[in-house]
Amino acid sequence: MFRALTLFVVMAMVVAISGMSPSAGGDDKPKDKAAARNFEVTYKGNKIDQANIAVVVGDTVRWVNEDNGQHSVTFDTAGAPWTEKIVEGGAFTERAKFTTAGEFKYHCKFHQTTMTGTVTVK
Ligand SMILES: [Cu+2]
Repeated sequence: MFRALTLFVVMAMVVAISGMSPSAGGDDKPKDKAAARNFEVTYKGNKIDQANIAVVVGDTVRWVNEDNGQHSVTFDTAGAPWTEKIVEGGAFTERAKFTTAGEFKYHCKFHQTTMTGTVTVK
């Protein structure tokens, strides 16, 4: 009797586990596996090319400074990938990965009146 019950329980578990695996694997959501895109924003002539860009969650953005002087990528919005990065002349920032939706405003702290931008993450 005990053996029969044990066998029944084991069989029930096998059925339950095999029945669960397709949905647990998450393979039915190809949208989640879309490749992240990488964007570039250029700082040139103390202006921002593509000051307003729209990305989706998981995409990355990096800022390229084509000027000789320093610029910064200073975020004004909480939850941004970082608070502030200085970008030396002729250099790149590391990639900022946006993991939450929102409107992330930023500016260059050296040219606050002419260099402001927004990354909109959907
Ligand atoms: Cu600047």
